[in-house]
Amino acid sequence: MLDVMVNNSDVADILIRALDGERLTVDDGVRLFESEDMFAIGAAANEIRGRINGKLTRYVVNRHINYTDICANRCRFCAFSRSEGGPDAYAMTVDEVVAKAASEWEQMKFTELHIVGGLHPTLPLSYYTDMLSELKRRFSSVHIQAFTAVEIAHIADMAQMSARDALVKLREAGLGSIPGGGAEVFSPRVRSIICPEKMPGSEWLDVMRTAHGLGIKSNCTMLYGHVETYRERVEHMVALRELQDETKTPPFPPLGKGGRGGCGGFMSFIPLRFHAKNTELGDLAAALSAQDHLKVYAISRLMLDNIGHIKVFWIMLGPKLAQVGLSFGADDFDGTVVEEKITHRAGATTPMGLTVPEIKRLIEETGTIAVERDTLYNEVTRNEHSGCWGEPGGCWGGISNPAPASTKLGCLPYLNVRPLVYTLERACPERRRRSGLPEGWELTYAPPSELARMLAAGEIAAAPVSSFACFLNTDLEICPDICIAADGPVRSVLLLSRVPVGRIERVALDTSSLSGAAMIRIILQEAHGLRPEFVRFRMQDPLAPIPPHADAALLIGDPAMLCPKDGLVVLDVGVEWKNLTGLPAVFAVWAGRQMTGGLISLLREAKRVGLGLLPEIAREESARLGLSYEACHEYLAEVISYDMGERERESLEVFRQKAAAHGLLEREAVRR
Ligand code: V47
Ligand code: SF4
Repeated sequence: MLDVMVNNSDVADILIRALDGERLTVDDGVRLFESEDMFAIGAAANEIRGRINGKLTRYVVNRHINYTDICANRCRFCAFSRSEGGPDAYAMTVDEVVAKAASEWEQMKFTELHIVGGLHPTLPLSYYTDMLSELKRRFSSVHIQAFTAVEIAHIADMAQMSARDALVKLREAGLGSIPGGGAEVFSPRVRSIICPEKMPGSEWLDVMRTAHGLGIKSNCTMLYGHVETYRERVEHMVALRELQDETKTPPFPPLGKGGRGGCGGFMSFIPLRFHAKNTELGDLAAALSAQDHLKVYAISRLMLDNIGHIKVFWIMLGPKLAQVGLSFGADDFDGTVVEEKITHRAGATTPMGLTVPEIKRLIEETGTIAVERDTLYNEVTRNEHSGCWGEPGGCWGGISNPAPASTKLGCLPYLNVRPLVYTLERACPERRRRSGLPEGWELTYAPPSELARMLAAGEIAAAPVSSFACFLNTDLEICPDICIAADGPVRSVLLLSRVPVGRIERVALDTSSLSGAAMIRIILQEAHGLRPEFVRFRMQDPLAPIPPHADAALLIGDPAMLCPKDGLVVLDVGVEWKNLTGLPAVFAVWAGRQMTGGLISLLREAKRVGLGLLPEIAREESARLGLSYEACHEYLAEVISYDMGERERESLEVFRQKAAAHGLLEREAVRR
């Protein structure tokens, strides 16, 4: 589908290069803006979004505070700022700022305070440092993202010190990171029209360069939809991209296919939609359609190949269009916000804030996975009692009923299991403590037969086990909606034969997947009329997968994917099962002797978050297995499915009946 859209587009050459990881030029960006083909551009941007951020959409539980509207600059696009002494001009005291934060603290337990204001002509440096230190004293766990680069330059000027020294003082007082505002459009032509008093774009970049050099992260923005040309938009993005390249610090984890790392100082890019009401630029506002806005997001994703996140600030875009933006390259929905004056004074009709359940619903309606983040893009875990705003009971990304104490989970080291266990492995003790997960919870790695024994002996609460093992052990309960299945080729359960299929007489069985072994017996008999002799084996030499005493061998898991297949006949068990039954092959399930609600929630949540992290998992696994990133990602994202639905349940039942009809259940039970 992506290929068809891209290849038929008038900008196919550019999109193909972007998808191949090539960096786009200013001319490319301008042509993208000129193209009418928003769907192809959006699809390409969404593909890149998927490579970098998977299906995750992040949001933050935050509170905005605008501490003063008094501003020396009076930008012509700004309806927020006031002159000192004006009728509704205000400047909060430090106590008032703290009281504002405190007013929602109990309900929200926000992780971020987002503080911006005007360039106040008299407030001294101590006002800002006192504000930060008081807020940190009251809300020590909260990250304070405050003061745009323009405000920082102003604070430094007022204190007659360099931006660097001011940043150091602000950081000492509690500054965590810097919001992306004040960038507008860097073009001097544009600035002379929309904000003639504001510092030049080069100085905005200098402040950010200094901050990043000090290890202070920031966001970056572009205010669009006024007098700027397409070229000026793209040049703005390229200037941000160049600074990001400059400030990268090793290591450089690959971003998308291009491999340019995302460790620079900019965490996210936020296109800000200009709101014209009550501004001096009212007449000059561009009449932009929804398509125009979506193109800005998509083209940002394609141009900014070294910035990890594209944020839809729903306050400015509107929640509905922001939702669509999540399919046009954006992966971050920003936050709960609570109170916002800058856009609302300029005519925004959006609500001032959204609750966590509202944000999650908006994100999940787009088919992506909502994950709470903190300002620095770490996943946030909440314990049962901490509560999200509007969500009594709180969550560990959704777990409200944690697994019972001393939960031990079994695990297999196979590629196809990774998305189910990836986040479980990473839940370090500190995070577990914060999330309310029990201290005794741990993962044990063992081969399938050992896991089956441990389950039967009650040594572990649950493990990924073959479907067939559950038929044999009727004491086991199955997690109702998680499985490892393939609806067609599976690539990792293969019968390799050195003779044509009709001449197979002896099959060596790698019984590390009981399901695969049982399925191939059923398939050979029902689909090919064969009743070969089966002998057990464990593969020793990956270069010689079929032992000398057999015609064929069943290979399971990573060895099946990696071994050479030249000159051999290959039967893919996923394909054969689909041909025989019309159903997906369900190879494994999570099972345990007592699948409590808490345990199921834990496994579901681990799957949900793991599936959102497929790019990261594929990167790690490709290095471990020596497979290409693309092959690993495709296998996890497209070949294997992890959802147990109606067809998978039907397939399990058909499998159980066939296994019984072939006498396999009794035979295995006796053998064990
Ligand atoms: O710098 C001012 C913009 C910015 C208007 O970093 C306007 O995550 C639209 O910094 N119409 C301040 N925009 C807001 C800001 C911000 C917002 C959201 C997220 C982040 C982040 C940062 O608002 C200003 C200016 O560029 N702005 N007036 C207006 N009429
Ligand atoms: Fe002042 Fe910022 Fe408004 Fe410009 S955008 S007038 S600097 S508050």
